[in-house]
Amino acid sequence: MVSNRVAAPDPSGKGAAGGLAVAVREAFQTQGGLWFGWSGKVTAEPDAHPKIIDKQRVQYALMDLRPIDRQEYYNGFANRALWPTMHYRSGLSEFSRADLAGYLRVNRTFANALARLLQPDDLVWVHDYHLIPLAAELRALGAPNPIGYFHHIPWPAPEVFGTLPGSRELLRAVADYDLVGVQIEQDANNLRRGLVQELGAVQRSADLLAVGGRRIRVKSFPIGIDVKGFRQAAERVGPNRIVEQVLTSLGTRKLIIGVDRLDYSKGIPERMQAFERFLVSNPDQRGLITFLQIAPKTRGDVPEYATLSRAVNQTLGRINGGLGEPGWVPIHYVTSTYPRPVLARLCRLARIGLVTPMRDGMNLVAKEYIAAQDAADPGVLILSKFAGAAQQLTDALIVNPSDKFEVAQAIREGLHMSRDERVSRWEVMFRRLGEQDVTWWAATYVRDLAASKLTNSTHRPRRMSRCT
Ligand code: ADQ
Repeated sequence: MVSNRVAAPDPSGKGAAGGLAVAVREAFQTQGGLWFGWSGKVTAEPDAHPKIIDKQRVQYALMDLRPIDRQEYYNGFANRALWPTMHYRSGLSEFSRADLAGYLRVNRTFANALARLLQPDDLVWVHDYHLIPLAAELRALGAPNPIGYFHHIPWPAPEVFGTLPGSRELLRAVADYDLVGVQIEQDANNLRRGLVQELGAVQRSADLLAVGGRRIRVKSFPIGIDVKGFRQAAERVGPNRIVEQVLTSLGTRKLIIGVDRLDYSKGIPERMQAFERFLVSNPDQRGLITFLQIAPKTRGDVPEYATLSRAVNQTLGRINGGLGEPGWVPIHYVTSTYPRPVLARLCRLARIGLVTPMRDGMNLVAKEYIAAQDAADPGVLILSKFAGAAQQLTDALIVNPSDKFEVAQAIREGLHMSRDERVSRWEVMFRRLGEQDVTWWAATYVRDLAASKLTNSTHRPRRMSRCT
């Protein structure tokens, strides 16, 4: 497994809790392996060889980065150019040639270090947009292994992706993988269309393309969650200060919950405005509902995130100042990271899960909210039609996150929905989650990657050269 950040074991043995970390750990359950990537540390003279930590069936291989690498590869090209473009926000994309060069350089450094650890019969599974060129670099070093890539965020239409300088070279690098997994069918179609239009790939069957003498499979594998684990966490969490505080401050009020990294793709200010719209249109509900938005800060070094943080604080202040009353604050906003059982419990307490990203590859919070509910009295999920999860959780109240009136109307509908309707909608969604959980996701992907060995038996070495 290769990912930008590696969730190395912590001394308490608990490990990291994020979506990718849980999913990757799950994939190691069926077969042990090596997990390679950035340690998260920045040093002036990083070792060219990774630091190796052995823990049970998994060997962790951790690379440090130089400050300039972090700036150009991570903050720059990955998070200021690729991330907004992939989320259909070309207007926010800040491209610099130096950042692209840094991105390619770090991928090459990683490939050089990884190639020394590879065994001929290893399957290599690369994760996410930071590492698109990794297969091309490994191929240039002669790696014959099946190499797969899973793209956790949306893959936009070629007309959008094509706005990014260097996008054509990235598509060429994609073609060096054997299997490319994306979240939903729409992403797969977008990528296939890009490969055909830009590189002249020929579609051999629904998901198989021939390009540059190789065969590449592009397929959707919707990522799942550990449904049982999250559910048990929600049911069994012991006494906890945060949960008690929420319960005390709620009293008899109903809770609406939002949980997101503080990111402009998640639609947090827009969601607050929709809640404001709901309170303005339904004055009888004032004082009876509390909206808790949990949004830990990420990517603090990227200017667009500081701008977003200010926008959220302004929106929050305006709404709470304008509509709040002594003894009632409409929106509670916290930026802490919570242990998973606490998060699970808070989801279970909420009558509405408000998950309204402007664009999202999947959105695991939508799934976690469903997993956490009480089967006898579940809450209502309000879900953006632009989250990948909306393709599976069709019994949620599906909304356009830009339409504040529509979201406000869905909040009203959710609060008034009968218990029978809530139960029947929830049952369908919960069943679907169980059918395609994280174990299914990892096992299906690994099976298809192993099968791709037969499709590309020889690999011609080539490497991305632009800007290096
Ligand atoms: P993210 O953009 O990070 O993931 P998401 O899918 O919602 O978005 O996953 C976030 C994870 O972090 C969830 O498991 C959530 O519970 C956890 N989390 C969020 N806030 C937290 C807090 N305050 N405390 C503790 N945990 C918190 C990217 C893509 C998504 C895709 C995933 C997985 O952007 O579209 O679903 O990868 O593929």
